[in-house]
Amino acid sequence: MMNQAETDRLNHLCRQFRKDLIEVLHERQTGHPGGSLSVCEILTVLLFEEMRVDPDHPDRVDRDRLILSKGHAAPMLYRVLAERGFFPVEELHTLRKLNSRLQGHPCLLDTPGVDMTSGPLGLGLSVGLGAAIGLQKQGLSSRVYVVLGDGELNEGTVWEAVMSASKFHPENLTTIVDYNGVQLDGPTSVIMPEGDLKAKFEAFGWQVLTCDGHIVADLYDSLQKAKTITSKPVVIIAKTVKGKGVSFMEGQNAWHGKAIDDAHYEIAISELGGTD
Ligand SMILES: Cc1ncc(C[n+]2csc(CCOP(=O)(O)OP(=O)(O)O)c2C)c(N)n1
Ligand SMILES: [Mg+2]
Repeated sequence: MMNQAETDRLNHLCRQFRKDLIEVLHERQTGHPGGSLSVCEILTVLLFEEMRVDPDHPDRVDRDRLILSKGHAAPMLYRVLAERGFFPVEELHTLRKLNSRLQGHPCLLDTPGVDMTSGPLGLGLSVGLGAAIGLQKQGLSSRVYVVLGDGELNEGTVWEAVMSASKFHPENLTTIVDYNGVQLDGPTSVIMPEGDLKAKFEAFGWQVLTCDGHIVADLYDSLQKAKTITSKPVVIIAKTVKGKGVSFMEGQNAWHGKAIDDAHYEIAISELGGTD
């Protein structure tokens, strides 16, 4: 269990990350606010509590791997990686600039802490499964964490990987779905209804855990429980809100990938507690 002091620390970090995200996306007039705000606690708990990483040696072979399969949430990944020490926080201002290490979607070759180039949806679980099997075969104790979007589950390739994982079920793979119910152009239930996701994963031989994806202690407990399940693959369906923390973005696909104008910027920043 995470103690209160640690819970407070992570919540404080998440507030800061949200504010900084809005600052940078407003400044750069680009990026994906909705899915970045949604995945904030998931990435923070992973990188600050759960994963074994070494920012001074980002490529060390015995590290845990993080695959942000919903690569459009890169700005939040960058913010969390920067705080964790992988590169300077000031570098975030170079987001999506020519020759920046911080492109619109994560790039394995450019950015320390990025373990898979992503952006085209539907690929992360296949890569994560292969990586987990490979690490296990090498006798390494590294874990692989794959973060998927719920709209991303529309991709058939995800379900090929779900099926393969249940055949190979490496014990070192944890999959998390950022289950915010919204994708690019509408609610997931309208664009391509996924029905009872828990039943679907179970039908493929997976174990399903559910949690509140904005409650850091809940996420942490689910991540611990996931590691105890070794007989089958496990997915954590983390209930989230797209645009979490900014009232006019919450649950709104319109803010999936829209530049933040000055008026909305002012409101967002004041809701998140003002500039520092
Ligand atoms: C193969 C592919 N098709 C379409 C897109 C365009 N696209 C980017 S994000 C997105 C919606 C993703 O929704 P979801 O997975 O629910 O992400 P989140 O709500 O967390 O932002 C789409 C369709 C893409 N990146 N890749
Ligand atoms: Mg979504």
